[in-house]
Amino acid sequence: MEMKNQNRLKGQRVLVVGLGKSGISAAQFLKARGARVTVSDARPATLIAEISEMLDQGFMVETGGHGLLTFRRQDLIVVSPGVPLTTPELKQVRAMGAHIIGELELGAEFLQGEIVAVTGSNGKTTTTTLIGEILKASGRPTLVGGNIGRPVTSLVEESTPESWSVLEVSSFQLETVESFKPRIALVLNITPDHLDRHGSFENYAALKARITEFQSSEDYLVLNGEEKNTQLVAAKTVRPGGGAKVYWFSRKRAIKQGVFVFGESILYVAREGAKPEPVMPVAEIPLVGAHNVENVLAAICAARLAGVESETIRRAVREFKAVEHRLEFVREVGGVRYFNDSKATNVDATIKALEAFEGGVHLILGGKDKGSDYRVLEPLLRERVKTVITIGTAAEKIERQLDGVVKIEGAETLERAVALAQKTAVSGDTVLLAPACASFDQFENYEQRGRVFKKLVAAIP
Ligand code: UMA
Repeated sequence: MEMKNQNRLKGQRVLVVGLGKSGISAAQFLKARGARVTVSDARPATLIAEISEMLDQGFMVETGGHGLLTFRRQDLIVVSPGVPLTTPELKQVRAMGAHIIGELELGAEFLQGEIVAVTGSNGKTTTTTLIGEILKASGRPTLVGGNIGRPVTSLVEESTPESWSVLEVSSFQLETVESFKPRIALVLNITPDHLDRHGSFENYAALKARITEFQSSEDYLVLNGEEKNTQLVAAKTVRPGGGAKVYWFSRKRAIKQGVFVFGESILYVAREGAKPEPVMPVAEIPLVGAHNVENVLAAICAARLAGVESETIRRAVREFKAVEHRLEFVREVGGVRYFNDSKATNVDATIKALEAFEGGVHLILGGKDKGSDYRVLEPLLRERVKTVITIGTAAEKIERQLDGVVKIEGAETLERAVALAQKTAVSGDTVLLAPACASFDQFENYEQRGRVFKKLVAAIP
C-alpha cells in the first residue's frame, strides 16, 4: 500500500469512542500524529484502569456515558468495534454529516506493505494465525493483528513497505470501513452470528461482503466453494473497472482456480486452465475436524497468492498447533477428556465443535445470548450429547428451546458447570466448553472465559 500523508491528522479534532483495546490504541496512535484527541466511554471512570494515565498524557476524557456535545464539532470520530453505529449520539452526528470510521480503517490506512484480511463467521482466528505462520516461515516480515487481539493501529509503527500484515476482521469492524483495500481478502463462511447487533442475517452477510468493496483488479478474493453465502460475495466483485480476482477453496470437488482436495492431496490451480500443482497430502494437516481442513485450504490459497512456495507452506502447516481456546485439549482426568472451545461464541461454532466428537459429550452452553436459535443444535445433541449444562444469562432461553431434546442441568456459573460435569461424566466421556454465546455477561472476553475453564479443570483433584 502506498505511503499515506503522515501529517493528515495534525491539529485535527478527533473523538475516540470506547476505551477498550482498540480505543486506547487508536487514541495513542492519533495523539502521536498530532491530533487533538478526546476519548469517550460509557463505563464509569472507576472501571477503566487506564484513565488516570490518559489524563496525565493530556487526553480529554469523558466517562460514564456519551455526551452529544462531545460528539459534535469533531473533524473525525473513530469508533471501537464494540460500539454500534446505532448508538444514539453516533446516529445523531452521522445524520449531520460527521466523518465516522472504525479503528481498523484508521490503522489500515497507515499500514505499510501488503494486507491479507480474513473474515468469516468461524475459523478466522485459526486461518489468520496459520497464514501468519506460513508467511513468517517464508522469511517475509509478518505482522498479525485485528480482531484476533492486537489492534491494527498498534501494528503501524512496525510495518515497512516489505511487511505483510495478516488481519482478522469482524463484521463489527467492516461496518465502519470507507477505503479498506486488502491485497488478499478471504471470506471463510457466513453463518448466523451477531444478529442482536446487525438486526438480520442479510445485514450481517452484507457487512462481511464489504471486505471486497474497495478491492480492484490487482487484488484477490478467496471464497469457500462449498458455501452459498460466500459465493454471493463473488457478485460484489463485478463492477466497472473490475473488482478483485476471485479464487475458491473446496474440500469436496475440483475447482477451476484456487485450492482443493483431490484424493489424498491438496492441489493449487494458479489460474483457470493452468495445471494443478500438488501442495501437500491432506493427511499431514495436524488439526482435528473437517472445518479445519477448510481453514487450511483457505490459508494455502492466500499463501500461494502471496507467492510462497508449496514446500514452505507444507512445512509450516505440518508444524501448526491448534490455537488457544479453539477446540483446545486441556486435560484428561479419570478417563474424561476436557476441551476448551471458548471461542465458540455462536451456534455454528458449537456445531463444528460437536462434529469433532462421536458421542459421550457433556456440553457447557450459555453466556450472553446474541439473538441465536439454539434449536438447530437438536440433531447433534440427540446424537452425541449426554448432558447440556447451562451457564449465564442465556440459560433460560436455551433451556426453553431445547426442552425435551436432551438432559439439561442449570449451573449458572462456569465453576459450578465444571463441578457438575466432573460429577456426571464417566471414563470415555468428553467435557466440552463450546458455549454458543458471547462471554460478556460473566467474563471480560472469551479468552478470560477459556482461561477460567482451564484453571478449573487443572484444579480437579
Ligand atoms: N463502549 C462504549 N460505548 C458503547 C459500547 C461500548 O463506550 O456504546 C465501551 C465499553 O465500555 C468498553 C469499550 O467500549 O470500554 C470496549 O470496546 P470494544 O468492545 O470494541 O472492545 P476492545 O477491547 O476494543 O476489543 C475490540 C474487539 N471487541 C469487539 O469487537 C467486541 C476485539 O474482538 C478485538 O480483539 C480488539 O478490538 C482488537 O482489535 C473480540 C470480539 O469479541 C475478540 N470480537 C467479536 C467476535 O470475534 O465475535 C467481533
